[in-house]
Amino acid sequence: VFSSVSTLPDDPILSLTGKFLADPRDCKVNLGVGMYLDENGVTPVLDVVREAEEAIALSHRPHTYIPQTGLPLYDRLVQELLFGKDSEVVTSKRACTVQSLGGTGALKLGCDLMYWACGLRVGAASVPTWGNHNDILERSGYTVAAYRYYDAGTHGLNFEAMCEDLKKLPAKTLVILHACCHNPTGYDLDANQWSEIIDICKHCQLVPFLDLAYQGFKAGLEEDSLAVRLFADSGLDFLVASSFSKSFNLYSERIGALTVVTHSENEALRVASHLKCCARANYSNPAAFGGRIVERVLSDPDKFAHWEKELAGMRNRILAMRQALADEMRAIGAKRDFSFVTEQAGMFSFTGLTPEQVDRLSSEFGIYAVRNGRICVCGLNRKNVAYVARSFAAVL
Ligand code: PLP
Ligand code: TYF
Repeated sequence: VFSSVSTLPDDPILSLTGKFLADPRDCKVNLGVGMYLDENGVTPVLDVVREAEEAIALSHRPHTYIPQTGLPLYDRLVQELLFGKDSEVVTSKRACTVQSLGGTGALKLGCDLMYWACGLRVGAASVPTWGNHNDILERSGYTVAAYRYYDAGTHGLNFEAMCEDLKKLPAKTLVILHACCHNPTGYDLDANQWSEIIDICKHCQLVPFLDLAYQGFKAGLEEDSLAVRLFADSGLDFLVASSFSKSFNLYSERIGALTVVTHSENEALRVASHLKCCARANYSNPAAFGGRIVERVLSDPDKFAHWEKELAGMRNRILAMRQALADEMRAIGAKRDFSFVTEQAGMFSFTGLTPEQVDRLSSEFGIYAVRNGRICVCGLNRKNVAYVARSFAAVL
């Protein structure tokens, strides 16, 4: 039965880590996978996470199944984080939230829900986008469409092209939108542009699916939920895939959420019954540990404040590294002005390096980046940023 099975290529991002680890050079730098690293090149365990881990371990709770939709308190706290504690969406109960296996699991649940419960058959993502968006849509049975987003020539958003392409999509297309910290380009929409997108979604009957994997990495928790809150105010039905992989450094715990915003509590309850089915047929019910950690922090004002401080620390270090890279490039008189790096948000920067230049970076300098020119800025630190800048300048 397996004799005709072909070998598929590795994931272009995840496979970089293996190549980086196998490189014996001391000067090597990993600018590949989107994971936060501190000044010492390690992914720290946040104080709030360590405290929660210890408390949970000491509670010696039995390992029973949790509900198919996840921990109920966790689900409510996710909604409060997305929309605000006193927001109409939360108090009216017209949204339902399901704990998911990371943001990826939330995207998959959302695609399954809209396919099976609402009959959607076309899905669209930006060009470029996080590759998994297209893979998840395709594997969930959708015909995959695309909308333009980035203009390589001007190093920025091509908002006109984006609107033009969205308007051409058939009604009931599931449109994946990066809510903040666009992966891979780092360019986001402003409030006015989001309002225009909302108008297009209404007019063309598109179904928005906001992917919020980096809340807190652009400007702050509230600021980064701008798009989510504008959609909440718009009266549109929409979905949000959110994740604590990045904001809590809980990558391996697979902790995220799918939130579906409907028109009424009654609708939300019906949607939730379908989500239970989607969960059951895939993995039955989610794992508890990550949810318990997040629940403990979000439900306690002091712990929440401490988390926000730790998150700001990560965000500010990334901002400082963006500035340092641009400064180093200028200082060595590199051919290309790298100040655009400071205008992009989140973990990533789209450098404009070509696949050939990226290959030279790894072979000659031990610097690993995605071949589309994306770097994870978190891989930079005070010790390696000058070396990275010199290497960039050399391949340019
Ligand atoms: N969406 C985007 C745009 C991402 O970049 C990522 C992770 O890199 C995710 C979703 C999902 O992350 P996770 O499943 O680890 O929470
Ligand atoms: O760096 C990126 O864009 C992601 C990171 O299960 C990632 O691909 C890695 C593993 C995973 C989800 C996201």
